[in-house]
Amino acid sequence: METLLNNQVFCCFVFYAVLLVIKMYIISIIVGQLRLRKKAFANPEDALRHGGVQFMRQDPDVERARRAHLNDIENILPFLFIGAVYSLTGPSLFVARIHFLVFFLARLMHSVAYFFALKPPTRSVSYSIGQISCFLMAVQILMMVASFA
Ligand code: GSH
Repeated sequence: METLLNNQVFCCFVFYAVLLVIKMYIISIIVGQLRLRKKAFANPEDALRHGGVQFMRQDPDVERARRAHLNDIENILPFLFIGAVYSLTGPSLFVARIHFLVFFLARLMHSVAYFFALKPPTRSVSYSIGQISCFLMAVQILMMVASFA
C-alpha cells in the first residue's frame, strides 16, 4: 500500500476516483430524499410506513435520479478498474491527470445534464467525452500488456 501511495499517478487517480464515488453517494441520497418528498416508494413496507400501500409507485423525478445513478454505476465502476491499472503502467503524471480530470468533469457534467434535463446533446456529449478518456486508457493498458497475452 505504501508503495502504491508513493506512486504520484496512482494518488492522482485515487483523488478523482474517491470524488466520483462521493458523487455517487450524493446521488443515492438524493434518490432517497426524492422518494420521501414525492412519496414514491419501491417497496410495500416503505410505502406503508409513509402513508399507505398506494405510495408504492413510480415518480418521474425519482426515476430520472435513478437513471443518473445507474448510468454512473455503468461508467464509474469500469473507470475504477481501468484508471487503477492505467496508473500502474507508468504514464506521465501530466497525461494521466488529463485523462482523470476529463473523465471526472465529464461525469459531473453528465449528472448535471441528467438532473436538470439540459438541452440535448449535452448529456450524450458528456457521456461520450468520459468514454473516450476511458477508452484511451484501456488502449494504453492493452498495448502495455499485449506482449504477455
Ligand atoms: N445504458 C445506457 C442507456 O440505456 O442509455 C447506455 C448508453 C448510455 O450510457 N448513454 C448515455 C446516457 O446518458 C448518453 S445518451 N444514457 C441514459 C441512461 O443511461 O439513462
